[in-house]
Order: sequence, then C-alpha cells, then structure tokens
Amino acid sequence: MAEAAAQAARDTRFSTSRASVAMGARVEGIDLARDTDAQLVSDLHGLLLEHHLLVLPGQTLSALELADFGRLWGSLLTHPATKHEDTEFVQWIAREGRKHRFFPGEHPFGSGWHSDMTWHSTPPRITALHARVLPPAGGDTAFSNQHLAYETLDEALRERIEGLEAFHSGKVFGPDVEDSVHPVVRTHEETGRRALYVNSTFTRHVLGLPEDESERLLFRLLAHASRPEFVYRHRWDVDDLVMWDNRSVMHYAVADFSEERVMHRIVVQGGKPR
Ligand SMILES: O=C(O)CCC(=O)C(=O)O
Ligand SMILES: [Fe+2]
Repeated sequence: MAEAAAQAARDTRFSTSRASVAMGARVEGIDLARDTDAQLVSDLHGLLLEHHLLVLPGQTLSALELADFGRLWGSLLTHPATKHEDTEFVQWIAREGRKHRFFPGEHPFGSGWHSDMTWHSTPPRITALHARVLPPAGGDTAFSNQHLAYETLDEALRERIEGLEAFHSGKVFGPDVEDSVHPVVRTHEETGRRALYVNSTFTRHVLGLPEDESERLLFRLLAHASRPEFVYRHRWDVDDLVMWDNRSVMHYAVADFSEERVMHRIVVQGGKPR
C-alpha cells in the first residue's frame, strides 16, 4: 500500500517515455534547480539503473548548481584536461572557430567510442552533460548499450574474453595522468548485469596476448560494441541535461560541426570495476 502511494506520488511529479529501443528515458516536468529532494534523486537513480541514460530537458542550472546536483549522487572527480572557470568540479567542453567541418586525424574531446576516464583506478559511475550553446546542426552525442553488446556476443567469443583484463591509458591528457588495468567484461555493482568494458579512446591492449592478437580482439569487440542496434543518438536542445551510467554505456561526441558548441559536464566517482 505504501509502495503504491509512493508510486502514485512519483508519477504525478514527472512523466517518462523511452528515448529509444536500445536505451534511455526522457524525463519531463522536473526543474533540477528546485525539485531535487531525496525522493526525486532516488526515483531518478532507479530510472537510471533501468534505462542507463536519462534525458532531462529544460534545465537552466549554473555551473555551480550543476556541481551541487552532481554531489547528490556522490563525490565529483576533476578532469586533467578541462575545467570551468567557476569550479574545477565542472568541465567546460567548448569548440569554436574550427576551420573545417570534419576533422580526420584530429580528436576533439570525446570523439571516439569510450566510457569516461577508464584510465582512472575508480572511473566515474555517472556523467552528466548540460547543453549551453549548440551549433545550428550537428554535434549530436551517440550512446551504445554495453549490456546488449555483451549479451549478443557469440558464445565462443564470450568464453574467450572471460576473465581477461585490459590496459587503459590516460596519457592522451598528459604524462602524469594515471593508467589502469580493468576487466574486459565488468559486472554492474548495483544490477549485477555484465557489460563489455573496452573502448577505442583509452584501451591500449589486452593483457597476456601478443600485440597483433590483442589488436584483432579489440577491433572485433569494438566493431560489435558500436552496432547501431545498441545505439541511441541524442540530438541536443539547449538546456538539455543528459546523464548516463558509464558502467552500462559508451558514448561518442560526433564532431561534424564548425560553429560554437559549449557543454558543462560533471563526473561522479565510481568504484573499482570488477
Ligand atoms: O561533447 C559531448 O557530446 C560529449 C563529450 C564527452 O565525451 C564527455 O563529456 O564525456
Ligand atoms: Fe566522454
């Protein structure tokens, strides 16, 4: 009975709809600057575990308010490459004045499939990205469901990667940034669901395999992990706040624009991947 009452209370506060078949829920009717009590955070947490990604349109948080929202979920990590002028706990991701529309050979922030900061010994559980300035077209972010990717690998390949570990390097962000070793398949601490956990940006090689074999294996896994069937591609509106579970999804910032684009971002520290 109490549960039914809680459900009813929840349902009147916001509405949810699926963002895509692969993943994601769109949550409307919430103002994160005003409505963030413990019940709301607990409801959003439940939705995030179920859908892996939440789209919260119409949010007008300042950078400091975004950091406050982030702290409701855990401790915030800083990033070695970028910070907002108001606080080191918010990343300022901006691109402007680019000469060309497409940048083969250049790698703007996030433009490769990755889960965030996997070079870290305790990489972020959650990332939230808040769209402040957008180009007239382009600049989408694509997300891929790594539970589906793992569950649809062929049996032989699933067996082959069981127990393997991979080396992840943070050196793209500077010589002092740490490196880490993580399992190729991780088990989500809260749901128990397994997910592929290698990526094209930070994963360098699979431990214990010759270089060429490691490369072939990673290539094969990553080709599968980014199949369109597992992907939700978010087309941003200004004031969208999208938060995702890095234990469940990879993402890719599509670098197909030349005009200004500004995002604010926070990352919430996770545990050691197992
Ligand atoms: O700018 C984006 O769309 C995403 C960039 C990214 O990879 C991130 O914020 O973690
Ligand atoms: Fe990222």
